[in-house]
Amino acid sequence: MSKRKVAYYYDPDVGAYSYGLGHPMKPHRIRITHDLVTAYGMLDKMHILRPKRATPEVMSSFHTDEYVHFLTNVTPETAEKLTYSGTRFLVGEDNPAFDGVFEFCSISAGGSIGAAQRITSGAADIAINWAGGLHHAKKREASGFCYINDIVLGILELLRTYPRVLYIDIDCHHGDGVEEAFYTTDRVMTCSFHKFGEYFPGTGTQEDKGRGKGKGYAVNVPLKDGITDESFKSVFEPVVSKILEVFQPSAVVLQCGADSLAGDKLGCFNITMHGHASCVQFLRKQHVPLILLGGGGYTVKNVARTWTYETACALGVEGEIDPNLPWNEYFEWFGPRYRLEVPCNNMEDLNVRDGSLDIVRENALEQLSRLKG
Ligand code: V1P
Ligand code: CA
Ligand code: ZN
Repeated sequence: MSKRKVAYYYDPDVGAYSYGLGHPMKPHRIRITHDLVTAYGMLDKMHILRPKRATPEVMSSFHTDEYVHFLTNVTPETAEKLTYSGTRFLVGEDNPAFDGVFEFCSISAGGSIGAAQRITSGAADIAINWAGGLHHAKKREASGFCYINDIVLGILELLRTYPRVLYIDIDCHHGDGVEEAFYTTDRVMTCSFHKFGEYFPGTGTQEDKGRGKGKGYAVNVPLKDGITDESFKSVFEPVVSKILEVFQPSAVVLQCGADSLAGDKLGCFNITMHGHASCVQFLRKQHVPLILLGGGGYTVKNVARTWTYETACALGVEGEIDPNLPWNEYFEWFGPRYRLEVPCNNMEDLNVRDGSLDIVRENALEQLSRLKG
């Protein structure tokens, strides 16, 4: 397999932001990932770039001026007043007004916008931003740990050059914010694989297919608990292959949310590190410019393992990687086995028990076949 020019966006400050004690989202996981990527000697094999921080003006290409202005101002002390007692902009416990929230967003969004520019300029074939992938953020409101939708901003940047962009989302949650942003256009196809049924955010049925010009261009793959590598591959590969055939995207954005891994604190799937990374490998071999973004992932050591391995897949060096972890700053976190692996467990795959996986796959393929011609 031929080499790809890879750009890797990382800001050394990102790991210091905290959503607060007891909150499952840990920006520190980006730093642990970076330490592991460094320990594996991958930094010399790609362009390491510190993202330019996204400005309020850039964020307003998707979000409202009023919401962005709010984010630039809000502090833990002023949150109560500025959210009108938690009724606007930040609703509920999911999106606290933590210290430095705007800077955190500007790093995350700056990385995804930079990644898009690096792709359109031709300087990279694959661009990575593990601090991005915050797919729930809405035009005028934060949602599900996401404040600024770096993905929408990155896709808008790609659309300045390319006619068509494909967005694929393997986070365990529905990519609702990205779907909503592009629901009425045929220039962006969104495809989310997610747990559906008594699960946040509650959207993403196969009835939701897009509207107007965008009809048919939103693809949803709702899944049940316990999906394995084999089951996931049996729906991911045919659906994505069909999309590539009928949509012919100029670029692909893959949200690599790691809460779809086995043993995740908030997730309910049974996918291994290798199963998750096979989505990256599958897209890399299509020879279409590719952006890899982070997203969810709440069992921190497994997030770091998987995004490290996926960085190796982007470089095409996964075959040379030592399954025994090299010494690194956070080595003790990876005990007792100290290996680059996320194994599966013995939970039942509810997608095969009742044949629902076959139905979901057929529905998605049928929707896509209508687009042709
Ligand atoms: O379930 C909810 C809300 C709270 N109810 C009113 C509904 N929120 C979830 C949010 C999950 C966000 C996932 C983000 C991503 O897709 C992308 C980064 O991965 C939630 C959960 C849960 N178990 O689903 N919030 C929390 N847990 C939570 C726990 C402790 C403190 C704060 C939030
Ligand atoms: Ca998803
Ligand atoms: Zn998620």
